[in-house]
Amino acid sequence: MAVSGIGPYDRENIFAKILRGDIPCRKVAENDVALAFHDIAPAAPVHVLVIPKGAYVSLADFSARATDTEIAGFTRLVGQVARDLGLDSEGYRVLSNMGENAGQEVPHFHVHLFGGRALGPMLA
Ligand code: IU
Repeated sequence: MAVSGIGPYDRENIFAKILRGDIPCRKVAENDVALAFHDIAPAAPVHVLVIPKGAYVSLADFSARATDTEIAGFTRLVGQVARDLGLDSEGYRVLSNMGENAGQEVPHFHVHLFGGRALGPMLA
């Protein structure tokens, strides 16, 4: 699915290369449908990215085309990572940039999981 400012799925995007094993990542966890790894430029003490293993450009694309099994497994991995990293008691933030207005940089759907400190108010 084409997204404003992004275009159709690009199999050479950096997260596609991570999924293929062409580029390493600091893996946190994975299941059949999703992979979680540490962001290379953390914006909080905990900053993990969770990505589907399937080829989806954005949340809009994922929500429209992914199977219920993929959506369920993806969501479960986000919650599992937060639990496993001990974030449940203090709380955390999950965010996904979608398209041009949000400044999405990597054209493979991902959510950011931030935690480990008080995160302040949302800026947008
Ligand atoms: P965005 O929502 O598309 O703007 O977020 C992309 C994130 O991917 C951003 O936080 C980068 O630091 C992160 N990232 C990464 O973890 N590893 C990489 O090789 C690249 C970007 I390029």
